[in-house]
Amino acid sequence: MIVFYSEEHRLQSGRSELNDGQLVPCYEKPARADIVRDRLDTIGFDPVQAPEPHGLAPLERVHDAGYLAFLQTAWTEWVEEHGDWDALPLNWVAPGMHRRVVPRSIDGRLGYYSFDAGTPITAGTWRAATSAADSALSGADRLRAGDRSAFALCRPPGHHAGKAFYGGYCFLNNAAIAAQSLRDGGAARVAVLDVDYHHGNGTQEILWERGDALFVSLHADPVEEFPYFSGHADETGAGAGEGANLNLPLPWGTDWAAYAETLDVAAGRIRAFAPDALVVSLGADTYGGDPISRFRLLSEDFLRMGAAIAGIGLPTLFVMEGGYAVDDLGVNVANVLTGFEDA
Ligand code: 6XA
Ligand code: ZN
Repeated sequence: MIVFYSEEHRLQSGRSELNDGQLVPCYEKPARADIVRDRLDTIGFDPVQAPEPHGLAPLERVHDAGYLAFLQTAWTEWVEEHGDWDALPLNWVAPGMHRRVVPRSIDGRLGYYSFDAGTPITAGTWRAATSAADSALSGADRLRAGDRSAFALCRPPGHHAGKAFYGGYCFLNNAAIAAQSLRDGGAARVAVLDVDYHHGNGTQEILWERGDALFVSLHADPVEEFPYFSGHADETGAGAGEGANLNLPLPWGTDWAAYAETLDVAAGRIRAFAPDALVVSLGADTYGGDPISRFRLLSEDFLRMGAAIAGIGLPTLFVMEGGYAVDDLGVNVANVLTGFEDA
């Protein structure tokens, strides 16, 4: 399977995020992509390929123009106001307040377009995020050309980013952008399977009213885990998308036995939808050793996960999402891909 990877991921290297009441070094850091690339190299994957630049048009198919404009200038505006330090929001809208007027000040707009204080905008955020989207789009191009699978080693990740909001380390929704590209390339229906530990609230929001795109997610139950306000089982879509959203929340402590049963449910729903292609939001933060997550998958379980995904029997684009146990991340991600290939 071909792997798309851009060196520009390095340009997103935040200094700190707000976590458990403290400013701590960012968990979402360049070493994550490096260790995955190195592992794939070690086990004999073909050399990674740089993605083709795809420009703004495929991003505008998914994200609001005003939001994309904000992302492109946010850093410059922030530095003019506050100096050369990571841009983090501090205020958000609450019930009874109003968001019909977009604030003029950069601090107001950071709050307007975000939902957490864990996602710093830096000098290189826009370039890194667009390079990740280009990797996802290049992977979609390979599926459009007939490949059985591809892997987009995206950094920063994407599944928390919505049409007009960022958060959870995500700015552009790489998986949704790829899914839309597959639709635009002739796929009548696409499915997105999200196996990251966290609910992909951005992907859900983007696809919410879409009957041509199924979103299925296994994730930690939002009653106890980030992003808290999205990911419940009764969120099933609306309008043309009613019934095309399946959330499968799982409790803290979930191990492979329980996870595998739920993955079977997910696979059954995807098969019944009969899509032409599958995009997998591949987070490996379901790993027992992950520093910010509370599932208990073992490294060998990721081989089984890859085989189960292969069993769905669709052309499949894997898109990198979370996973913060950096030392083991390369093995865990490579296990999913080899489990898929060897099935
Ligand atoms: C809160 C946790 C962010 C989770 C990011 C992630 N700071 N999402 O891995 O999939
Ligand atoms: Zn995650």
